[in-house]
Amino acid sequence: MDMTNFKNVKIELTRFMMAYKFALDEMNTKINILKEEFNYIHDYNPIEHVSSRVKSPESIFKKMYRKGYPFSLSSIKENIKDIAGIRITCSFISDIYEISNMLQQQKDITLLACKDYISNPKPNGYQSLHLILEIPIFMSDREELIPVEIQIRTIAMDFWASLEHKIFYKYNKEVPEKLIMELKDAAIVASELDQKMERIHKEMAIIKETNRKKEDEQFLL
Ligand code: 0O2
Repeated sequence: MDMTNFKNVKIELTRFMMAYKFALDEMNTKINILKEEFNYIHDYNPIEHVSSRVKSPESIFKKMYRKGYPFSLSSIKENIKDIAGIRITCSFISDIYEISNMLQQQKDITLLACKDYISNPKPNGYQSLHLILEIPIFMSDREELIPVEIQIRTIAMDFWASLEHKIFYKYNKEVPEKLIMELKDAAIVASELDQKMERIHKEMAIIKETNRKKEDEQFLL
């Protein structure tokens, strides 16, 4: 490859990666708006934490190699849908689906794929809602549709996933059977905790609504 070719490839690659960064910025803005609006309407904040990242070129290439895809920018665009990724941690299970619906209802967002590992947890116990959402980004000379992977989970699901991830890499992906079983048990405990929290949350909402009605009645007297 001569110098001109090399420079052109570099420019093309930089522009390619920039598009994913812009898509993250767009999606993060949408999430922040939802967060503020939700807080205003429901008087509580359903989103505990949001983190985002653009997959490193090294991870992209590793995934392409692992899956046996041909190496080209068009092949990366077609096959790797999690280059831009956002993780949203919520308080309650119902918040997960509410946030998911609120995002999907937006006119400029298209749902490309949905994996519900909450209704159907992975065999190791992993739980989370994964969406691949496509949004348009507008640049100086073109408009592009960019996929963004959104993982939405509760604090308990996130706690479990981060520990499992650490253990998985600590044992170089060969985790002892005993730990695998313990992790599965922990996933069940985490899920029970989430369900309990959901019940308390609903009971609190009923109490709040009853008190609100009482106050309204007293005001009218
Ligand atoms: P990173 O660094 O988090 O992005 P594939 O991505 O092709 O391997 P698939 O079916 O496209 O698999 O993706 P899937 O099932 O939607 O899950 C992809 C991402 O979900 C992973 O990203 C993890 O972040 C998370 N995930 C999925 N399964 C597990 C699990 O068992 N444990 C934990 N801790 N996380 C999980 P990456 O690409 O692995 O890495």
